[in-house]
Amino acid sequence: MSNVNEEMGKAMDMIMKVSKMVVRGVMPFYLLTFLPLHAQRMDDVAVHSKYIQAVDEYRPAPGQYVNDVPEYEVGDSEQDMIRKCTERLANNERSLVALGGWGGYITFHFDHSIANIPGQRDFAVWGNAYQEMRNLVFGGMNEAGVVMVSKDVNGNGKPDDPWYEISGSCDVDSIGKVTYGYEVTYCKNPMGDIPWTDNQGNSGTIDRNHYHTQEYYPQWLEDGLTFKGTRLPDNMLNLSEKVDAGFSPYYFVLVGFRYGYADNLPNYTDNADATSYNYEGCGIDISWAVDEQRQPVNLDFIDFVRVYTGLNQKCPQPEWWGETSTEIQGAEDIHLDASLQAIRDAITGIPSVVLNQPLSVYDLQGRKVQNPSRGLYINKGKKYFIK
Ligand SMILES: [Ca+2]
Ligand SMILES: [Ca+2]
Ligand SMILES: [Ca+2]
Repeated sequence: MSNVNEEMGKAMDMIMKVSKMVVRGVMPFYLLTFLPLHAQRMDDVAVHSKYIQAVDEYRPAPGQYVNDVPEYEVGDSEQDMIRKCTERLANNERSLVALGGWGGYITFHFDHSIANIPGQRDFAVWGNAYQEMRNLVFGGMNEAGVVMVSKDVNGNGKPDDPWYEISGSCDVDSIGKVTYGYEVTYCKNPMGDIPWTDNQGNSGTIDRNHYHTQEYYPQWLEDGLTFKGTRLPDNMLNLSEKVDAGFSPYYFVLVGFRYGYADNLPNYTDNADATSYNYEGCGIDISWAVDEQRQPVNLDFIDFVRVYTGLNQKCPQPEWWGETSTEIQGAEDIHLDASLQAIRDAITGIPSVVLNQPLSVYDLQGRKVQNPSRGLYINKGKKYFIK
């Protein structure tokens, strides 16, 4: 029968096999590994955060909030702008970052891998979507961002691994109206409307308005930015005739999609209750990830999340709304404890099981134990971690 030291030795072997698993943060990886499981659990809760740790990439498309949210200052490099995004989003800071028109994106990570817990949404992305005031449609200020996920397969802590898109509700609700393999290229036009062309033979402009007087093309990026991805179906409705002209001469709304996007549905289920987080509407299930052929992929963990603006449309009244632009306010692991437990399980190769029935198992010294409490045991020749 194994003893605890042998168990730890085997665990170390497993670590080499799963070295792809990234556990970032203040606790060194080796320390996390050698701590007794109970102590790890205590430390994990104290050390790890469910919120974004840092932003890795920020390449917005042109837009009325670009160079302003966050602010570009003369001489800023791409790294400076990424740092400004981190300052706005990490640790639940909850300031906004704007992604500009279609295709503009941001990439961020947490201080641990997020586990794909079966049957559950795994992380939530917070934006600034809201229900329109007159309750005429579902949603109303929906600027859906497409969400992508990636696992740090090469273990270098950088988002240079395969990416998978989250298949949101448009894939089932709007069949034939979603454009896959879409591309848009934007060109500089200093202090003017920003021209774009797409790979479907269309062209247009991101128009200036008098509310936002700064340059709309991301100042720190090269001319001729090209973005690739999925274009969601236009969702803007003109409901101007449905409202009193004294209230507003225009009333355009952006109808919400059911699930699977960022900045799509409100952060709260009850606007009067700041604790009513909308994990259902803003939550993402890693099991929704698909490959380039839109076939489901089976991911046990993800290390990076990317969000890009999924709509290419603008309001015909630019003083009401301009281009549709996804905004991000933060993100969180919906089940921090479960993610940390899944990481430990993967490191040790020991699955966590919840045994509800009173039964007898063997401890690691081979002694029979009745009604085992939390810990490592042997049962029918298999190792079990009982939660
Ligand atoms: Ca899941
Ligand atoms: Ca990597
Ligand atoms: Ca928004």
